[in-house]
Amino acid sequence: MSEAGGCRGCGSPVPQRTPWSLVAATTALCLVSATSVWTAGAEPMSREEKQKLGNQVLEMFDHAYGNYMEHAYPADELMPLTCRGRVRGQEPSRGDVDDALGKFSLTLIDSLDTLVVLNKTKEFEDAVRKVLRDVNLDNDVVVSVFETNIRVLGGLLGGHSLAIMLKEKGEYMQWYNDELLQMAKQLGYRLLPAFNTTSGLPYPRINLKFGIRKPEARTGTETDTCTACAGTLILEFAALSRFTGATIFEEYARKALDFLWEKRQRSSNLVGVTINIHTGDWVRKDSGVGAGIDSYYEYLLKAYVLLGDYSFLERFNTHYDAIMRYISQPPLLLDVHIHKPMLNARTWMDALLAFFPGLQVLKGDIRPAIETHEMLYQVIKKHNFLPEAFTTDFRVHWAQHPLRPEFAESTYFLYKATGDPYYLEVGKTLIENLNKYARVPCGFAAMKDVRTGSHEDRMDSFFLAEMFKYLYLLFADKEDIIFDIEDYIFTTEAHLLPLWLSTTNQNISKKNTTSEYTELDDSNFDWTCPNTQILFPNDPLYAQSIREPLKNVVDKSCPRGIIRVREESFRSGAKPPLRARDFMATNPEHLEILKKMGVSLIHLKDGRVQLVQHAIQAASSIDAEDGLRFMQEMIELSSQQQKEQQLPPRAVQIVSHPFFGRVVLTAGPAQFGPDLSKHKETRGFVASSKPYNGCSELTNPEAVVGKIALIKRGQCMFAEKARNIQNAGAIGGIVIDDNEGSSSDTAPLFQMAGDGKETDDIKIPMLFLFSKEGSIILDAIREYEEVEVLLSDKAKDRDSEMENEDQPSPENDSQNQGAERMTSSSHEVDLVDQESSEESSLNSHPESLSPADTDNAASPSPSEQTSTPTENPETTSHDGECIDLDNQLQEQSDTEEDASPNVSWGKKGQPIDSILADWNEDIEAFEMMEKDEL
Ligand code: DMJ
Repeated sequence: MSEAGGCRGCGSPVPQRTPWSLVAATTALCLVSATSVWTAGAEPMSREEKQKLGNQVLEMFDHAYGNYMEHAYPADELMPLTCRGRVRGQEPSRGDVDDALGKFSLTLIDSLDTLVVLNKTKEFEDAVRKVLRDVNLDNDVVVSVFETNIRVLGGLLGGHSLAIMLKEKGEYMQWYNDELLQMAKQLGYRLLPAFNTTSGLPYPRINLKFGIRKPEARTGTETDTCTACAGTLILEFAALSRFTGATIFEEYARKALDFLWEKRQRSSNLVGVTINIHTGDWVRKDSGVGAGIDSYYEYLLKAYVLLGDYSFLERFNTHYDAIMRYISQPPLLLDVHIHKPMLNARTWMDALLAFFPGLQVLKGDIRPAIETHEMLYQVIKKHNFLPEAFTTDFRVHWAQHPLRPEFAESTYFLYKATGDPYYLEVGKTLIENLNKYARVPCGFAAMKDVRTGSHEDRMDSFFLAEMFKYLYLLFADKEDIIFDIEDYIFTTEAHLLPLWLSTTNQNISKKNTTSEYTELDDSNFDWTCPNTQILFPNDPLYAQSIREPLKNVVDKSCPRGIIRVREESFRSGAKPPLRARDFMATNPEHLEILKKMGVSLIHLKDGRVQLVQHAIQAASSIDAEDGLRFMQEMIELSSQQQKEQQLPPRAVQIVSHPFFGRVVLTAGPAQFGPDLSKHKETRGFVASSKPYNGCSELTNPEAVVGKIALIKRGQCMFAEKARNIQNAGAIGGIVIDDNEGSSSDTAPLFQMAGDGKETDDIKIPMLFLFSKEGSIILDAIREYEEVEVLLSDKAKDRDSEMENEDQPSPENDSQNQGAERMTSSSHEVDLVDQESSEESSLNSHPESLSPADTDNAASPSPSEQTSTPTENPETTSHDGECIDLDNQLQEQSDTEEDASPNVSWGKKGQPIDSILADWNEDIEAFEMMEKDEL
């Protein structure tokens, strides 16, 4: 291929086993060259418009970084709602998420190279001085090895890379003498004790001061780590080795990668999500490209680009083949089991996989990248952000969104590969949504719940390290950046490492590299880097033509069958296997099928029914596999229906000055009073009730009349409080938790139950706030006296609509339509209800109550928890058409007790053959997965 309009060095087909230095340089070049190919398609964006958007990104960065520096630094992160720093140990623990915080000014270090990319060289110089002056690594704090590597080591190395680039240019950083690199080296040595395992896989956590072994370390007892945690070190560790000449870092990272490669499941070539660091056994055998594995794949390909070592490319290509064979179900990417890769392990996708289209661009596989990216974009258009997890029919599964950058990253790479201005429009939408929904007076706040628009007091450092970098670069022309971005590779945290490292100290560290896979089929090496002349042969509409068939993939989607059915099931004449949704315990044919699948129905004394599968009793291995799938579906159904019984969280939005609707607090609903989702939002000024617990007639009715009363939790039932404030003339109530320090960041929300009596007399809406969210309102009253809030199911737009609550927003319009539909068609009622409540993150566990508390946090009774699969109104027929199951449902509901299986597994004391043992492990992994947090 010639240089014009294509990628230099990437002939057609790509030169096999090209010298690494050439590939390292050309892979990056491939990403830019396509831009010139574009001649038509979506409306091109003018240079002025691009500059305007670029400037907007700069302004947003200033808002985030400025507030961090002003209100949080030297703390690790900014808490943008309470406008202060998050210091580990001073805030309630959020569990594993806090392991990124090492008291090392994380956000500052993670932002270093962003400052240079955004042309803020002076600020960069100041920031480097601050890091060198203030940051201490000798902290008695247990941190995640993975996070510390990608954010801190990567941040220091990215900062060093650009510092030496600037120094060489001769204007800035003239005083710099590799100080960041020295700090990176110190940190590297602090992380090394984590590798003291027989496998060479690192412990997941380390004490920065005491390492692993010392008694003071408070860590070192872990047995498992995630694949990405052990497999995302090579770029930073190799760069550290090559910059410093200290080979040990690259050696350790290579050894961990070698071990993971050895342990891949040999028949599927997939890896699981978690692995035992001592035995090398897979602990979780599900496999995808999102949480827990993502950057392992990313680092194999990028290690090849940076280090030019073919073994990494061979491994990547082998895994990539497996991913495309099993996990890729375009446009979806669905987790499967490593031993049974035709069996889906989940019915939902997590947000982290949004990086994958970007990696596919680097690999040169543009078509699936465009497809998946388009699907993700449509999910975003539906919810404003990508929820942490969403189902195969694009409903919210986990509703948070911590301002993750992966989708912006893929958008940037796709734009570089295609030059299609469509991707600039996508970037513009991302900017608009961030400003509209996440921007708060003191930074940008993570979304607690994309459905309600409520916030979390959290702005993760990756937001500055990655989001602004990718957004800025998306709109930037070459001359907008003071160095050549193509000379660098992005780490998983978007830190920049120079490609020239590939020729520096290159003789080190290959001791453990295996060579056994050099005989792989050469087809693995096709499309090593994007060949744009072939991808877009005289067809600038190429990308658009791939997107076009997918343009309604999210909106028009029917609730889908949840587990992929083996292809053999569709062979002509064969009956499709029984789906859990279709199962009727009174249908003799179904019972016969159960029997064939080795599933038996046990009637328990209390009237419930248990399903147990013995694979060995199945008629054939295919029937046994169908049985396993059926049982998994049943588990999913019952957990889904348990969720459906809960009310979704609500929002308290502060609408008065200076908040103007920008701060949205996540609130627990009440099982009594008007339903806020049905158009009953209530807006009013707040006033504290007297007595504050609201447990008796109010002594200050004049203060609360026509207002939203604030009441403290405790000492009487929620319903009683509601009646007392209602009698005093309040138009709504907010119960604030009496448990000091409680927060929805750390405690599961719950719904306020009634008092066991009739509650129809309660006509005002009531919401619950944990103490931290409540104190944001109380502090606002102290500061501004008049505080107005909106109680609703979903935050309203923060613009002019705040001034006029009577104007329905487009969203409310659609809700109205939904409400109308609810009266006109029972079939759609279920759908609407399902959408609004199904994936509620609400928890109704009684533990959320203090024992002495007399308020009633609703908790379903055991019988309520045993849900039936009969409530699902729709399923998908095998040809993809939505079919109405109302008739079947009617029939089923007559036999409710039979149709309420309490799924259980024949684990204990039952004779199980090796297949079943294997499957049980899969099932356990599946169950663990369900409990899993990202
Ligand atoms: C970042 O810290 C990195 O991109 C990491 O690989 C996983 N995701 C977070 C941001 O979402």
